[in-house]
Amino acid sequence: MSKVITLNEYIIERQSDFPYAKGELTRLLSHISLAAKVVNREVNKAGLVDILGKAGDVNIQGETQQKLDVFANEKFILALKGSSECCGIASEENSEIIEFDTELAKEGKYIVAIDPLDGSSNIDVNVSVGTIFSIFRRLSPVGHKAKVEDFLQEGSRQVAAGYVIYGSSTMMVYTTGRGVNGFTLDSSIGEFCLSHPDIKTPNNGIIYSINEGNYIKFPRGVKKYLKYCQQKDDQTNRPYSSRYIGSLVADFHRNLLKGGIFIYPITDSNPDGKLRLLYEANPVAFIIEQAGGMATIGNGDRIMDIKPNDIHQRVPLYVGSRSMVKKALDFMEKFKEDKK
Ligand code: P6P
Repeated sequence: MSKVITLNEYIIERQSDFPYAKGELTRLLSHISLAAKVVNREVNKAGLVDILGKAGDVNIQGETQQKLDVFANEKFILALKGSSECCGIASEENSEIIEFDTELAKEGKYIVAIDPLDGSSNIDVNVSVGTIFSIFRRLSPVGHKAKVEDFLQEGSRQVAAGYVIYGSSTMMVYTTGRGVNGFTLDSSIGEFCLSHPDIKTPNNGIIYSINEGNYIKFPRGVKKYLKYCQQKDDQTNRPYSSRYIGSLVADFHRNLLKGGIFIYPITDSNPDGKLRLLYEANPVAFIIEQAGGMATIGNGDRIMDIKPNDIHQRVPLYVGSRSMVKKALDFMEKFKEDKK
């Protein structure tokens, strides 16, 4: 039986890959993985909520039961504040940045953008949900509180990004710009263990993921691309399969491993797109590019070249196998003049 490599062992072994290696990344990712284990335990109990008490109920210890995304947010904030490497957070759950004010945290050289529990509305129906995170070096001076400018950096400046998927198994997938690796939680030893080394996404695929309920609101190029996906053509393995879970981490993870394209375009109700740049689009864009794929806003502009103007900025997202994204871009280009 091959040696089990835990996440901490792997990070320490690869520490020399990390330009600022003084154990900083090790501590940061270790604290994130610790919080993920705590969240995993609660997510797995969610099915027992009628026994354990719904959000707002007071449990037998007199504690108010929290919604899981609030619970997850608190655990990741606590873990990152205690890491001594992170000076502040932008969280999907908080309208403003969180500037840590302890002397230890103000010495932190990094900031983290995080969606603590993405797709949390799916928990009640036992669908996979996830945590998505993105790590930057701060721009503001060490020893002071984080500034909002620390969070408004292009995605190409990420030093690490990853996600945790709480599904049939719990996995942590991350990159530091030296490839993508996946670690599966072995609950019997409480460790994330290397299970998917050096993930590369297939250059092509037969899966397309999009909420087709919004079809009438899509740009014409998207409509035309969907019809292309649905046409029969044996040479290009069409029609493709439509797979849409409605949880970004689950849809992205499947397509990363099997090949495919995920599209959340602009629609009439989401004229800038729905997904958030800082803690959804940028992290998955970093991962997919490191795995050999592509991530764009639908006009060829790279997700990771966008300069954010707001920590909760939304963007359209076309992400996945390079050939599929390029084909979708061809349709977007051909029909870009109108949206009808
Ligand atoms: P829709 C979940 O709410 C989420 O933010 C992503 O995880 C997911 O990809 C998307 O929204 C689903 O949105 O509009 O298709 O339900």
